[in-house]
Amino acid sequence: MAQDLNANLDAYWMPFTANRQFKKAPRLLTRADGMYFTDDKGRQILDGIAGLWCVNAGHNRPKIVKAIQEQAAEMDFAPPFQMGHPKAFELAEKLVQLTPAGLNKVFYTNSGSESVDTALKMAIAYHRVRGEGARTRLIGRERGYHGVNFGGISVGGMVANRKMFGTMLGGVDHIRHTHDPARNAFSVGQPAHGAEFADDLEKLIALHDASTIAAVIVEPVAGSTGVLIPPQGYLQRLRQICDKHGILLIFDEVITGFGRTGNPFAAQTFGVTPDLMTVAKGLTNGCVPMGAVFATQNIYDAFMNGPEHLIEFFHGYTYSAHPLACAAALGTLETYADEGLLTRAAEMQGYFAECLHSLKGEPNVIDIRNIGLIGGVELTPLPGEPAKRAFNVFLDCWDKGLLVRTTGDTVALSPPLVIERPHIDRIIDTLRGALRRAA
Ligand code: PXG
Ligand code: PLP
Repeated sequence: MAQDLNANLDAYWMPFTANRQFKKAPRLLTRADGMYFTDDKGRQILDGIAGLWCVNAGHNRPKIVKAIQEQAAEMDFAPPFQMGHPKAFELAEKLVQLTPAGLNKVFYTNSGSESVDTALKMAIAYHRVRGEGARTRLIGRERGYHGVNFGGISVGGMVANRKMFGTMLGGVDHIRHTHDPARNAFSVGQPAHGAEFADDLEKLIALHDASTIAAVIVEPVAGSTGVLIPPQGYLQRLRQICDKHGILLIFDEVITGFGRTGNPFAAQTFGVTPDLMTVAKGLTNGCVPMGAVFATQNIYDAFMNGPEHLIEFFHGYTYSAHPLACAAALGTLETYADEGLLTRAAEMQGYFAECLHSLKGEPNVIDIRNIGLIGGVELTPLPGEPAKRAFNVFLDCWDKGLLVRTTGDTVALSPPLVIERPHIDRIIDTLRGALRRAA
């Protein structure tokens, strides 16, 4: 049923939004079910991006809805400091069944940004409790996105997210990103060239000395900066260099976690296990805010020293392990298991890749990238107006009933993992039309 927009749009300062443009022509979502949103005019909008890379099981899933409703009536809140509740432990036990072997401890947060800052603090503190307190430097990567808190933007590599906010954390350095269109444009899956970009880490070690470096953080697949797929052998090489120098490797799997690349985690898809792994989004199917950091037994054990009545790690959030979030996550994991969703992207990626790459040759398409159920279509910018062409494509798709994401001049796709072939066809057809109209 159509719903009128009566609300005044003035008071809400919207996040990562062109506020003035939006408020002149609002895009309001009012319901969601399966692969579709409904907007305030009653139109059906095909969800090409799983909400915001998070609604991996599709919208309005009965087991998740029921879990949240029941939990709200049973216990609304339980303090997470010096107290616990059964679902927090049950969820952790279930989660570590899914993670790569060795990552068997779970610390709860409320978002990807909080997970990242938690993991960075864990890394620095881990070295300190082991007597290597000089290891405080953090290494990120150009074009990395690690959320918006100060730790995350410091190791992150998105200029717009950094330049407004002063000097951020000290002692941070960056390796180069792996985007190399001259050699890798239109690669299907992992590009062949660029494993040697990992050697940048050796250069930074030569500059700073390994004894000053705590950790390296990368997204296995960079999502927010335009879908950058790791070149073959790249993540393996990063792992080797970290091992050689006693540096912790952190994978930020906020987007890639929970089935996006065809396995529960991208670490499994690429066969490289990090020491710390951050997740959020798909953990609760986006239904209640929640994030987590996975750590190895070795890292956890390093903290379990000193008098037993003392807190070992001075960190945590009021809403860590929130009962509603734990219930939502348990309902989500059950839904994923019932429907085989954590490996479904592996089944669908062939067809998805074929359709996506059929956009090669459409006007202004200069690269297409994919892995699992993630796709990126990069466009030539309009002269003097970066990001505008992709934004026009986004608006056109919205007009035609399809939700996509854009970052710079790349259109990103990351549909719910329950997607069927006809949805893929419709996404690609709509996008093709929009690309032609944007020429
Ligand atoms: N790390 C990674 C790798 C992410 O992709 C975060 C951390 C931060 O998570 P929170 O929950 O604090 O937002 C993210 C989030 C986009 C887009 O369309 C991507 C994200 C968030 C918003 C938009 O590119 N990723
Ligand atoms: N600011 C103040 C004044 C607080 O008391 C707290 C928590 O007690 C926080 C910030 C942190 O809030 P959260 O635990 O929800 O991250």
